[in-house]
Amino acid sequence: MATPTFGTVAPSNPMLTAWVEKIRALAQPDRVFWADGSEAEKEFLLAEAVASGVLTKLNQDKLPGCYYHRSNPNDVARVEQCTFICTPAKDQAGPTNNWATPREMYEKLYALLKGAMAGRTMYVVPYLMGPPGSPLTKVGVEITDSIYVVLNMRIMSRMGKVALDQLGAGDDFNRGVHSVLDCHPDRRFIAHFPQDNAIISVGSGYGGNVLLGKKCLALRIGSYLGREQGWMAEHMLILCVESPTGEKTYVAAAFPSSCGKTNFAMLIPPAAFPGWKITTIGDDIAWMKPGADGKLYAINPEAGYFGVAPGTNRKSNPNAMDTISRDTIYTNVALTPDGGVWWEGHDDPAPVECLDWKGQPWTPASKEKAAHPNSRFTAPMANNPALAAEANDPAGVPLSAIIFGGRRATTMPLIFQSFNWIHGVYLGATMGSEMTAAAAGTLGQVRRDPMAMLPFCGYNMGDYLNHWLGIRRDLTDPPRIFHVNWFRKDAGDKFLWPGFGENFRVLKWVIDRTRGRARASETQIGWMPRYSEFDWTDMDFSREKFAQCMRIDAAEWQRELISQTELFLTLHDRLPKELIFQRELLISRL
Ligand code: SAT
Ligand code: MN
Repeated sequence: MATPTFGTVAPSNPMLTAWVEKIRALAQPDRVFWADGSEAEKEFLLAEAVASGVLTKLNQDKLPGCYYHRSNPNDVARVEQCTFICTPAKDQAGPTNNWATPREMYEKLYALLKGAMAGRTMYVVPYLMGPPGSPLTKVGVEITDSIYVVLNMRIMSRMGKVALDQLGAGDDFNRGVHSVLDCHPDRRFIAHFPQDNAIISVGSGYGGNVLLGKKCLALRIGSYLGREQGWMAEHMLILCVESPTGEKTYVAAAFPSSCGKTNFAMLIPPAAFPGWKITTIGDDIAWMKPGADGKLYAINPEAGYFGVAPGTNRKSNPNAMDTISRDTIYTNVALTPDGGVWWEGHDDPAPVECLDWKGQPWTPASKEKAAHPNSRFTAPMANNPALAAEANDPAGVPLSAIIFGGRRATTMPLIFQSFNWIHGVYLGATMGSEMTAAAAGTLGQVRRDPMAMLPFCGYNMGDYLNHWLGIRRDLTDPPRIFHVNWFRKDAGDKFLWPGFGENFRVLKWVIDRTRGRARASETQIGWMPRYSEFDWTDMDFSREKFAQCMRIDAAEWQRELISQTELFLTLHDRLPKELIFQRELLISRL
């Protein structure tokens, strides 16, 4: 049998091949590789990635199908200061985005791309964001000189032939170009051209900067397209809660990066709730559109999870541990001598010795962390024991609730419900969260992060909030909107709420509220559960502790309102007046 040759078959779509030829002529790669997404191709690419040192094969007895990657130590997180929205006018990108004109940015980046792939292979990766055949699904094509990107995109999206089939002879696809260049922070740009449905990312090899289907297309370009086309692209997990009688309720939740979306999406109810089950539709991104029945329908455009490794363990997320036990690419975690992986918060005790995320010898006596705090796993969602069948449903799922939440040591109670949609949009718009390692920046500082979309909104944030209000017109049965905070601390800096599986008790109240089964008390900030309205079976949590979790502290809220002013000032010229009224109402209630 002749040796199969991979990557040699160009698709027949002339629009696609013409664009690829344009980039080839510019970047001057040695070779063009057309990815088809097949299993045989995957094996070929993995072998090549191992041979070239991009991936290390892990211990296949312990971690079948798993590989290990270290990124450049200067390139370990999203870089918001290098991320641009390129539109003719600055106010189209708005005050919360870096802006450049398309002309200026194309010029700059084409100059950087000139000859950049000499000596390299240029991979052409067609992919779908969304289940095949869904009216919400979008086609993208990513050109990249990184084999790591190809292998990650293969997990994170539906990649290859399936995307070419959906594209057919059409021209409606996102054009993404990526080159690692020399991976220098001075030549790092993640540029979005919403009006051209195009992305150029250079100078980075890190996930969120280079897996162009994810934050770049599914959120930044997606949010722009959503406004034009009457749908929404949101930084939200989607889950299904199934009751013992088989009743299913769908919930989406927006938390900023590294605040537990993956854990919440895969939550296992405590033993005290026999017959209750949670299944995962998505862990990071939701595309939502009003349906003909007046409900808001959501799909998960992704096919995999790009999750934070540190802190993931059998207690925090057993489903994730199963998911990442095979067919997973680990990035920037620690490598153990037996070809296994480890990170801070792993179930296994710290290895006596290992190599840290930079490849340096590490022991438990080392001062540095073994795994980078933003080290990641890339795993197919099909591995998730709790995967919902609906994750592949082109119709999506009708949402009953949307939950907003951030990481807040103070002020924000464990749970409350908005009075209505507009108030709920106000809660999302004024969301704050302490910064995490997912983006380069100051850890721990509270910043306003509207709908957890601050780094991901591809147009003017004021217009985005208006779009949220406008969507209500197409909904006769809108999802109810809630706010949670798992991270409130006591005076001794200890978390008040145990979190993890116990979050189900909060979620159950949410579900019961949407179904008109649970009572709530009206407070200044929204509807709140009384202690007696939670199911405390098998949980020892006193009335006093609950009161501490739920406390509305006048001084803290004064500070909160002042800190919200910054956001309102930033957005002043396009801030919906509804939100200004909501704030006034809140001030008078407080
Ligand atoms: O790095 S990613 O942007 O893909 C993950 C995240 O920060 O949410
Ligand atoms: Mn995210």
